[in-house]
Amino acid sequence: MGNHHAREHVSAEMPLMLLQYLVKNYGTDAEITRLVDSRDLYIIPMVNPDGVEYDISGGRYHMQRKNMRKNNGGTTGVDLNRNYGFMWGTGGSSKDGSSDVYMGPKPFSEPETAAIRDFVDSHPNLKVLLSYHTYSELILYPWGHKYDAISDEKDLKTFSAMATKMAEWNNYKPQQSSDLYIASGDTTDWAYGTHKIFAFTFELSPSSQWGGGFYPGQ
Ligand code: 7B0
Ligand code: ZN
Repeated sequence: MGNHHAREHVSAEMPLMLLQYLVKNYGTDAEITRLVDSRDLYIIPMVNPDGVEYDISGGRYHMQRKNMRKNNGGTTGVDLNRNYGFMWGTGGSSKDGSSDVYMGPKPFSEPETAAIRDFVDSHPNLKVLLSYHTYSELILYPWGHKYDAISDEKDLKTFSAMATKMAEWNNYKPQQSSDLYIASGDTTDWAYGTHKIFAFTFELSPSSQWGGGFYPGQ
């Protein structure tokens, strides 16, 4: 999944590039052909299209993070990555509609997060979930809502091994999500917390503001 957050444009490019890569190599590359033939893959490149439309409207960027919900009280937008219904509202989110981390009036109040919930709930064969964000070049695994490590030792070993392996491939930094900061109601805590899916948040390139931040160019 990409583009939970509107201004994080690179996070939609990555899932689209993955799709392109699979289609390009299917039938010629034996490993890709085997994987595509033997796995179900779902790609949702843009979870927050209304926010993205606004972010690029008028020929300039608007630094939009949230969706375009008209909140009670005249503010705009719910942070979709604070609106998932697992440990919702328990820290690192806000009840204030003007905040960039506004959690919404209730869990899954937004059509975007409700759609992801319904999709995941109705596909019980899902084992792994990647939620792309930008930026910082990190690979994050649960928990994000608390500092405690996952209590299931086998799962923790699996998360850590997967994050370390992926980090070898792209030189990102693997870490528990809360070591970045505490946030509740995000996609990956919900996916693991309710479905035991191995769910990772990627903070894609660039590594810092000096590389262009949310708007690094093509
Ligand atoms: C977010 O900069 C942060 C996980 C920390 N536990 C994920 C994400 O929703 O805050 N970071 S971001 O907004 N893309
Ligand atoms: Zn984000």
